[in-house]
Amino acid sequence: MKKKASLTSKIFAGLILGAIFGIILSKVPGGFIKDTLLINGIFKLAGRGFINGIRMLVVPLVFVSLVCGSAAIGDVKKLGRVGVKTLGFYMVTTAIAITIALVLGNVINPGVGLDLSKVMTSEPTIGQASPLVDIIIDMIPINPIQSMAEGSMLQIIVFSLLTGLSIALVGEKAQPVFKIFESLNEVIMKMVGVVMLFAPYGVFALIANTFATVGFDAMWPLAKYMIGVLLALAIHATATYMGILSLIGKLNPVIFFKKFAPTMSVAFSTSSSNATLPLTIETAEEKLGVSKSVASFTLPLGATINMDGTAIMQGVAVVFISQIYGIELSLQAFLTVIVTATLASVGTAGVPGVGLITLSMVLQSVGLPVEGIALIIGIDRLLDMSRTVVNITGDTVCTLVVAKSEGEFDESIYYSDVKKEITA
Ligand code: DAS
Repeated sequence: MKKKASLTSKIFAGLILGAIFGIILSKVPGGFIKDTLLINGIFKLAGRGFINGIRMLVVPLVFVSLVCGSAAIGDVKKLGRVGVKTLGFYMVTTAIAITIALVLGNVINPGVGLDLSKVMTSEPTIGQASPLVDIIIDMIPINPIQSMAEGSMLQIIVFSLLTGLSIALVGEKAQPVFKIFESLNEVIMKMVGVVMLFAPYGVFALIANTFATVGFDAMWPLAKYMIGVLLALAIHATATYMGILSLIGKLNPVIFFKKFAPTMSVAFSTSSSNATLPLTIETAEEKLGVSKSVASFTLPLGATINMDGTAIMQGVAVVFISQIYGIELSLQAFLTVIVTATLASVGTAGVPGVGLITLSMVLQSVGLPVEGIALIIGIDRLLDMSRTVVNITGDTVCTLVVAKSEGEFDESIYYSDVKKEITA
């Protein structure tokens, strides 16, 4: 836990020092030091280097983790009803989450008032609105390797899902292949961790560069972006989850949040669904009354394929980045974002910063400049902590409702004394 905290505190230090340094620099007249040595030198090297490091991982991360995620889903047929119900709940709540984010983003308009179109180095490749049929046909890759080389994310997602499901359908004979993907997934997650080690330096450079070139103008839009994400997370965690618990689960939602609060605090401090998973499972069984057989299937699956909090960040981020570059997104583009972000969350395992990596994929899917991440990367860690809480809460709410509908739920445990501590 100490190591994680030190990386988080280093990232926050990079954010604060970068903002201070950048604001001071914005008051300094241009010249060799400011423009050549710093902005086009050190900041560009550290900032763009870090963003490229994140973008480098997108294709391997999405491919490998989606194959693993969909192979696990493929096992669902063995669990029949429980698996299909759980999957359905996870996909629906993620789609609701990102819809809340897109609507709220268009109400708050976080990026309006900040115009970065003049500093955009690459022309956005906003696809011309093509008929829905063509979009669906285009999602099927003619050459999957070419799709990976070109970063055609929707095609990569389709190919990965098909690969994983086929592994599950083949069964025993495909186990050697599945084992290779599982170990590759571990390697990719470690690569995410290695790249994130450079986050404090990348964040310092990117925030310093932003404030040095854009000055205070960036402060309010960034604050609006943060408020938009946190508000959407709060709305989803209360309205959606409390609604599901009380209306569908016929359970008292207040008791749920009282009992789940300690687990939420662990998710907040670790920024990792995976790291919190053992406690999430124990809480679901010991405090909320979910049977072991359901909890031990639906919660690990949820930690991998269900990331409502991450989808919310991605929804607001898409609106923010399209606005700061003055790019109008069509309804079709928003629908593409909902599909991509929902599918993208299927494979991404719950480790710190993974949402930022798949965000670059979502941006690519609608042709938005990925460099827009440079603006939000600095504050992402705080949002990562918050959205991880929503990720695991969504997993547990869905698990509760599915367990109850299957008679795999002990109501007396759920309503037992809320002060009961988890056995050590
Ligand atoms: N930190 C991820 C998780 O553990 C979420 C994210 O990166 O968006 O769920």
